[in-house]
Amino acid sequence: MRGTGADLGACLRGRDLTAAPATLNLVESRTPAARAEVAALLREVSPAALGGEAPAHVVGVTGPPGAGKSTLLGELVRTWRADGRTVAALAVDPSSRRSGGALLADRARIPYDPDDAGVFIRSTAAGGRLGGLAPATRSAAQALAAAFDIVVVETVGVGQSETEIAEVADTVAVVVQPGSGDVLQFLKSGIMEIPDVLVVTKADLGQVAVSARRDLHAALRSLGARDTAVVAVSSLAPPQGIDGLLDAIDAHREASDVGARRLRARRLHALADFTAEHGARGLRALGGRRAAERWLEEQDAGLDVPALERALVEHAGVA
Ligand SMILES: Nc1nc2c(ncn2[C@@H]2O[C@H](COP(=O)(O)OP(=O)(O)OP(=O)(O)O)[C@@H](O)[C@H]2O)c(=O)[nH]1
Ligand SMILES: [Mg+2]
Repeated sequence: MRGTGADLGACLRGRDLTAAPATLNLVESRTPAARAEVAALLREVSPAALGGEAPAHVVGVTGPPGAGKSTLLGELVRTWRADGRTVAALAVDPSSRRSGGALLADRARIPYDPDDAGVFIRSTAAGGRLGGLAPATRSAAQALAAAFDIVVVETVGVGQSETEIAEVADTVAVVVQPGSGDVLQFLKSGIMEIPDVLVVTKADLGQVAVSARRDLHAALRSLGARDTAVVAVSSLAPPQGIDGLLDAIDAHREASDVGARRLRARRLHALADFTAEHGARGLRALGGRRAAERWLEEQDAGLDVPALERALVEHAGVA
């Protein structure tokens, strides 16, 4: 029956992109029955079922409000499509609230061609959490990575929020708008982890963008991260720097250990689901977050997310 988790997973494994909307509906529903279906879905798209890691490049795009993330994503989507790559874009919306299943506000605003069957775009409410991921986004990204060539996730935030997106993405691009010093300060003070790629938007503004890029370069050099790409782009017509950004994103993935990153993503996904279900009490039963992460690192690398979550429940004794 089409619509069950196992069936959707099988469709995605066959790279059937039309399964994307139903997949998002499933991972966003919070009923106990849906939880079991999501577990079945995740098993169907696990490395064991796929015979390896999911083929997509999972790209995170994050940065302060208004930095130009969605406009940039519109350009990235267009360029990926022109290159023949299929794209799923998941925007995590910190402001919208769900009401009867309908989004009241939608800050995704990613421009795209609605007649193009190779693009899927969905905005998910963060459920009152500022920055970071919506709970459904980890499952959505993992499932859609089996079917699409690119899965791109947009989150809003600065400072620590990029650590959560680094848990789901193979490559994280942090977007900075010229003239705003936050990211520079957070980088220098070590509050923020070094991103895989730094993007200065609104390059059409001229000198201020050039200075922003130079300052970020200097900060990265002083942190010993001289290999981190800093790319300046303009998303307004005529777009500039988009191809260079795509090259930097592709180069990062080429140079990185995707298998190790995905393994960590699955473990932290299981921990996030466990915490959503069992709360602070559950985490305490695991000896705290750090201890839980260390324990997960010792588990069999072949376990999928539902199996890891079951193992956590058993380990905590909270079932
Ligand atoms: N000059 C200039 N303005 C831009 C550029 N890209 C985006 N903008 C403008 O910046 C504003 C914010 O753009 P968005 O793409 O919505 O920014 P965002 O980071 O997705 O914003 P949130 O999702 O609300 O955090 C809009 O008014 C855009 O038109 C650019 O390359 N140059
Ligand atoms: Mg946006």
